[in-house]
Amino acid sequence: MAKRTVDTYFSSTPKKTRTDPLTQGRAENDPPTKSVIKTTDHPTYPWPISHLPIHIVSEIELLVTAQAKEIKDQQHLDLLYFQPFIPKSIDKELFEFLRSELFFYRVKYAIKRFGKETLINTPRFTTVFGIDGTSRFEDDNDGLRIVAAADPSNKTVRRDKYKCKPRPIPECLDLLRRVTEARTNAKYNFCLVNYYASGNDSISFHSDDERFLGPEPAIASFTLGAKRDFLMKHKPPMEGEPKLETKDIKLPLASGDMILMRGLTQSNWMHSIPKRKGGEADRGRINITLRRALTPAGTENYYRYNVGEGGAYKWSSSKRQMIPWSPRADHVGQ
Ligand SMILES: O=C(O)CCC(=O)C(=O)O
Repeated sequence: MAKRTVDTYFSSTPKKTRTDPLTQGRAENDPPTKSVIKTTDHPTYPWPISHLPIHIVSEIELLVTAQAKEIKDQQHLDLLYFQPFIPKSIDKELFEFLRSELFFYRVKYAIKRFGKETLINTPRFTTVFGIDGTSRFEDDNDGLRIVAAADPSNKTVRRDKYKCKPRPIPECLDLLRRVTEARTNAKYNFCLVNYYASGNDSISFHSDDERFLGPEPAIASFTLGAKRDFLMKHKPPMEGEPKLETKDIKLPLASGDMILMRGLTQSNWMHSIPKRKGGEADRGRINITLRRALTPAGTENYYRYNVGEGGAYKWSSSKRQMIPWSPRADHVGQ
C-alpha cells in the first residue's frame, strides 16, 4: 500500500477518483444496471468500499420501529435488547457483504506492565471509522477535509490537530448509524467493527467508560454471523465500598441482535466475549459498535487501537479467511 504522509492527506490537491472495476466501461448516459455499485472513497481507505445493495437499504430503513426488551433489573444496569434488530431476511447477506467489503487490521501495541514493556496482540480483527464531536468531514472541490464542527467557513483544521488519520463512516455503515440514532434517541459519530474469525478470537472484560465518551454513554452493539456469548459482570467495589449483590449476565448474542448499553451501565459494569471451543464460532462473527466520542482524545484512541500501524487484511472468499491485503491482488472472488 502506498504510504501517504500527513502532508498529502491535508493537501488541497483535488480528490483522485479511482476507477471502480465494476463500473468501468459504462458510458456516461447508460442507464444504471445491477452491476453498477456506488462506493465510498477516501485516501485512508486502502480501496473504495461499496454501497449496500438496494434491497438491503430498503430493509434497514424499516428498522426505526424494531422492538426491544428493557433489562434494568440489577443495580446500575440499563440495557435495551433487540432480538433481532437486523431481520433474518438480510442478516446473512449483510454479514457476507461487510466481511468481504471492509478492510481489517490485526493491531499490535506496546504497554508498560509492572514496569516492563509488553507487546499486546489484539486477539481479533478490528477497524474503525468516524471523528469526534469537535470536528466533521467536509467534501468539496478541495477534496475531503476535516473542519471544526461548528465552523461555518469550513476552514481545514490545523494539521497537527490529529496524529492519526480519521476517515468518514462509509455509506454502508452510515445508514445503520442513522437508523439506530432514530430508534435509540442517541447520537453516534464512531463506528468500530470487530471480526472474530474463530472461537480463539475474543475481547476481555472491559468497560467503555473513557472520559472522552462523557458520563453516561449510549453504545449500540450489533452481532452478525456466529452466535457468541456476551458476558457482563458488575465492577468490583472500590476500597471501603460495600460489595453489591449482583448476578453475572450471559446473553447468547445471535446474528442480527443488538444490545444498547446506556445510562450508568458503562461506569459500573464490564463486558466481554470470551474464547469459545466448538459451536458456531468458527463461522466468524462481526460486531459493530456505534458510539459518540466528544473530544480528539477519542479519535486518537480509537484509531490507535483499531487501525494501528500495520497493513490491512481483506476477506478471501476462495481461501475462506482474512489475508494480508495488497493493492496488486484482485481480491474480488479470490
Ligand atoms: O463483540 C462484542 O460484542 C463486544 C465488543 C466490545 O466490547 C467492544 O468493541 O468494546
